[in-house]
Amino acid sequence: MAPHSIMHHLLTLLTLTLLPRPTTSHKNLIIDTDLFSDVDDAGALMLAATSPTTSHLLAVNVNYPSRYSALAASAILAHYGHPSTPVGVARPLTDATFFDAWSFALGEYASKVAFHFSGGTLPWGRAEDAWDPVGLYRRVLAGAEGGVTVVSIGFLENLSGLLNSTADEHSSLSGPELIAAKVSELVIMGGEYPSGYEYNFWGSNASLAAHVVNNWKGRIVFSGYELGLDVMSGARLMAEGPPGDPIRAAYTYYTYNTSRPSWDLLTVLYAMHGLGDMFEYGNTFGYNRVATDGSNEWVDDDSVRNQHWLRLKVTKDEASAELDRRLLEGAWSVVNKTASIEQDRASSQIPDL
Ligand SMILES: *[C@@H]1O[C@H](CO)[C@@H](O)[C@H](O)[C@H]1NC(C)=O
Ligand SMILES: *[C@@H]1O[C@H](CO)[C@@H](O)[C@H](O)[C@H]1NC(C)=O
Ligand SMILES: *[C@@H]1O[C@H](CO)[C@@H](O)[C@H](O)[C@H]1NC(C)=O
Ligand SMILES: *[C@@H]1O[C@H](CO)[C@@H](O)[C@H](O)[C@H]1NC(C)=O
Ligand SMILES: *[C@@H]1O[C@H](CO)[C@@H](O)[C@H](O)[C@H]1NC(C)=O
Ligand SMILES: [Ca+2]
Repeated sequence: MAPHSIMHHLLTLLTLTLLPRPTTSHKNLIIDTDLFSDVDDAGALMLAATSPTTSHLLAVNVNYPSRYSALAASAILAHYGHPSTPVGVARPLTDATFFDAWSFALGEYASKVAFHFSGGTLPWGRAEDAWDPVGLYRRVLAGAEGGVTVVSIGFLENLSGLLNSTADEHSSLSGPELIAAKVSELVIMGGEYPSGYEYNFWGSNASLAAHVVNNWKGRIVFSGYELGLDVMSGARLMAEGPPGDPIRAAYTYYTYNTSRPSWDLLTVLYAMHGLGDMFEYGNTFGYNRVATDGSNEWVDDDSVRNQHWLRLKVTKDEASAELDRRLLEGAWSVVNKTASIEQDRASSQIPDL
């Protein structure tokens, strides 16, 4: 190879390496999760953390005040290659652990994942170091370049706090101004469509859920109880996933080796990829109204066009299969990455440093 041709190749290589990848498909995400009483939050967090090209995970806020929920979020992020993604958690912190006093069928996972997979910004025992959730929202939104998608897969208290926030050291904007400037879309798992009574709206502080949904000015997309209920996922991850995977462990602790409904996973999938082939809107106009008891009802107002609820465009089995495939791929991706680096080293004889 002639020297100029080598140089040309080097330049091409450099250009390929240095040029920013096309950003059109990248989305900045902030996830607000309860990560406590159901395991779909853990699966959803893994999908967001392992999506190879489509998401920048800017922050995770935990809206349930258990220390273990915060520590588990940090451990999961670290395992999937996001050891410095900041985590916020609702205060005052407690040592609450989930107990299934309703069906006695489900197990607790957050404390065990937190302990066995300790890592990231909040290693075992360091939950107090977590951010204040509203402070974290404000800092990350103020610093974000480009629009941010906020994904709420639990309770809405911290978003209510963000709406009520005022100028601080992170930004001179009020909460609503900061949201208008930086949040391109709010995606909420909550409610039932066109109407119903669902846990994320009533289960913690229903009047704050109502405050957020009824006062948010920007675009909102809702993922309802009915969307994820019969879309089961997790079995393949448990059967075929890597032995040392924290989400595989979480599903095993929680479900004793059976699949679970996929509310939060579908919600995060939509947040990352948009409607794609999997979803369509259930409405063309109107808005969601949440009452102070947490029940919700769609209002058919054809002057409002920035709120939608999601419907599946594929069968439930097809959606399940797709989620199971993504869970498995995500779990193996961090294992195989290490394996292939070792292989590269061996085959090219790069010395170990
Ligand atoms: C939400 O955020 C506020 C302010 O950061 C915090 O004090 C509160 O504990 C949080 N509550 C919940 C339930 O998320
Ligand atoms: C935010 O303000 C509304 C009233 O404007 C209030 O009802 C709500 O409780 C406040 N949210 C929080 C988290 O304090
Ligand atoms: C909901 O939150 C508001 C504001 O923080 C508080 O005033 C109210 O007592 C809470 N309601 C319940 C049922 O906890
Ligand atoms: C878990 O379920 C899979 C099938 O979904 C099965 O192959 C496997 O043997 C089960 N493991 C245990 C421990 O029951
Ligand atoms: C990762 O490696 C495992 C075991 O070698 C293999 O079964 C799996 O298909 C690989 N997955 C990916 C996404 O490459
Ligand atoms: Ca959840």
